[in-house]
Amino acid sequence: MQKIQNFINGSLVPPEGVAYLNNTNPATGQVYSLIPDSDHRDIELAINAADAAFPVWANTPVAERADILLNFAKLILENLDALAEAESVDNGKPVALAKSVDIPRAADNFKFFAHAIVNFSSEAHPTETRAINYTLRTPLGVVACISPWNLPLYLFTWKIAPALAAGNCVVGKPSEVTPMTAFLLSELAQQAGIPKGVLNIVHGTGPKIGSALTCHEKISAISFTGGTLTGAEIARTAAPLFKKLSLELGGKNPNIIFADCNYDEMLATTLRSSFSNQGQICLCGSRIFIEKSLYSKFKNDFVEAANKLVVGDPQSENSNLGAIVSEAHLHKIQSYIQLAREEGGTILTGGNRVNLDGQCKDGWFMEPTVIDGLPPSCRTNQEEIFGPVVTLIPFENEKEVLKQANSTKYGLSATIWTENLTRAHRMANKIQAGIIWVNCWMLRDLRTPFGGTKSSGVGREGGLEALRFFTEPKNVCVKL
Ligand code: TXE
Repeated sequence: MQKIQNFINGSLVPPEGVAYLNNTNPATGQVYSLIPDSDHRDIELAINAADAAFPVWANTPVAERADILLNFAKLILENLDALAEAESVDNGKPVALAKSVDIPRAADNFKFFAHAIVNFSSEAHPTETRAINYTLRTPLGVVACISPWNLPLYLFTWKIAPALAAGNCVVGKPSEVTPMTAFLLSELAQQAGIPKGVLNIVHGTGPKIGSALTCHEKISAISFTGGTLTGAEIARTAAPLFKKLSLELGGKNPNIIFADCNYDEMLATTLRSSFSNQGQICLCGSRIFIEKSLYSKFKNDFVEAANKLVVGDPQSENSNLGAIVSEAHLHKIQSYIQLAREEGGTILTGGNRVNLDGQCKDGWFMEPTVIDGLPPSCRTNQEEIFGPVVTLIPFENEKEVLKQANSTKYGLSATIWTENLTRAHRMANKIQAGIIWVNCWMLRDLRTPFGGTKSSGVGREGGLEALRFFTEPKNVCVKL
């Protein structure tokens, strides 16, 4: 069986403890590879390698660093099909989604930050005629990039690309649930020409190596995407150690539909924003608010469209939804559907596990599920489910829907559907979220600030925000 290896100091190496965890294909329920169950010794080796590499990497001309990032992008695109298949097997997502979204975006992340860093500049503040201040931005040192399982290579590279571009050395920890494409990336790293120790990838569990990383004295910043509870734990560890923190956490995003919207476009996009990647995207709109006059039409059409979605083998190009990432996560989703029933909700469609034939007979599949009849304040409408489950909630007017949209502890993203742009701007201003989409969803420009408010996180990723996060500003004041 294939054994994934750590990537430390430019070499693929087994974990010091020679212990491995099972890595399961969620579509078959079968173990198909082994992942290092690394411990603090592997973290120590990786951090020391990164620390030793830092002085040279930090002083490597920006154009050279950018060239290496471009090599990564090129290699990812050259291996697009193999990486997409690996992502699909590891995560359960439809291979077509991995081919069209995950892997191209991983290449784009490297390309974007290669170009961004050569255009990056810092400020100057002339103080009348008395002095000139200028800001130096220097890399931080060794940084930790901890990523989740839902968009494995996409989110891992979204962190490591700006960190490396800015001149930091990285210890990356991909999710133990989906380690494969980060491992394949470490093989590509050798071809991309990245110097030894600049990028290290250590595999293993959060409690063992994630926490060893976040409390390590040589780690100066932590960029994390994952669950809100894990984010809180990392913040508790890192805050007294004064490490820089960027936390991208969960969401319970409102999708607000006014009767005057472009109906067909809204319906097609709402289907995607509800069920893409089996609803396991932090940006999915899981609470769908519909203006009362449109409610019954929308409900009928949406349920009909959801019923047509094919839940199937992720390797098949015909599948719209693949497998849920793990058995534990499937159980979590099922428990929320049970909760919705207990809270008095009506399951309009779905609600059940899907049993497929053939090689997927033991896989973890779930029907796209649409629920209505629940108040915005109930747990089903307040807590992140992170699966193919949405609720429909009617609303009377703008004021009411604003209050309901803002009523959860989360504040990641929101979508507004209306042809009335004055209203769209007004709502965009008042919704508590870091990202607002008007008449679209997941339309991404990598220059824009990305992240959430409230329990959805701290800090922003993307564009200049990421480069600022991964550098330390220093003001120099020169008297004239
Ligand atoms: O994520 P975890 P989980 C949400 C979603 C999901 C819930 C929990 O609701 O059901 O979070 O998912 C590492 N110190 N999202 O448990 O544990 C871990 O190894 C340092 C939303 O799978 O947060 C992995 O690499 N690191 C989300 C990463 O953190 C630790 C995407 C994320 O795992 C650690 C995924 C620790 N103490 C889940 N404990 C999004 N925002 O998109 C774990 N890790």
